[in-house]
Amino acid sequence: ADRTFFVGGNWKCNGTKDSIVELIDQINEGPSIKDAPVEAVLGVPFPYMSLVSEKLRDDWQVSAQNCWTGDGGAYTGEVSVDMIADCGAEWIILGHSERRHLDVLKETDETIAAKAAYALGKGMKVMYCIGELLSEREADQTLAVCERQMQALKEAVSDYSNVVIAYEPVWAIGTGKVATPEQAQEVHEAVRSWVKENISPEVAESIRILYGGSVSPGNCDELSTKPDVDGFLVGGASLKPDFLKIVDSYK
Ligand code: G2H
Repeated sequence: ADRTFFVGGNWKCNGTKDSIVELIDQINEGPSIKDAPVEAVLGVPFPYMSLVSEKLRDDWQVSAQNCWTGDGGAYTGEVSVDMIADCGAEWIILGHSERRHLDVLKETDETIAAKAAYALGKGMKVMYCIGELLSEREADQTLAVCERQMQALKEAVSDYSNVVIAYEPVWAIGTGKVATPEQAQEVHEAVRSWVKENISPEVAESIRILYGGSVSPGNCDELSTKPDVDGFLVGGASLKPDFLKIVDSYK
């Protein structure tokens, strides 16, 4: 299939001005991807988005990790999509499992889908994260959970050209326990066929489905050989210059 490989970094709540400038300098020394069939995007904490978008090479893009559900206004502590765009980011990561499951956050399917719809309406691009907990996998609920999360998106969104899906099994996140290429492929294929049945064959063919969860320079090449793995969303390993090796796994 003709889908441009996609590698997102998700820095989560990490970094200082100094550590970020150092990392960006190292990333900027990597090979050009201007004409390569790969997109590289860094998911940056809000306070550093402007800094990163000023300093980052222009063949890479910047992402936020969350956004407010609508227009700006009297929403203390929130960050609107317009502000994110104004700070130079083109992407927003939404529905990351930490935002879905951390007790103090507990974002619902509906909230996440509403954010996605609003952000897309503003011309932003969205990495929409899905994935099951260990307990759900053990109860054979993996596909049911992913489909429920996809259904929420479907109810809010009609144009998928600026959406990528990130499948991140929660048991593989930050644990060093990566899904096997077979486990990833099995879910990616099932999600793609859900999209085919429930959205359209065209969207199923074109939408990129990333794998996330303990992706590293050591395991990315094997995962990327799977036909329905169209790239990665990378946490811990995106905080090191080694991240360039994961971007390179499109080859
Ligand atoms: C999953 C992933 C990045 P890590 O959360 O989205 O993190 O690669 O550290 O498991």
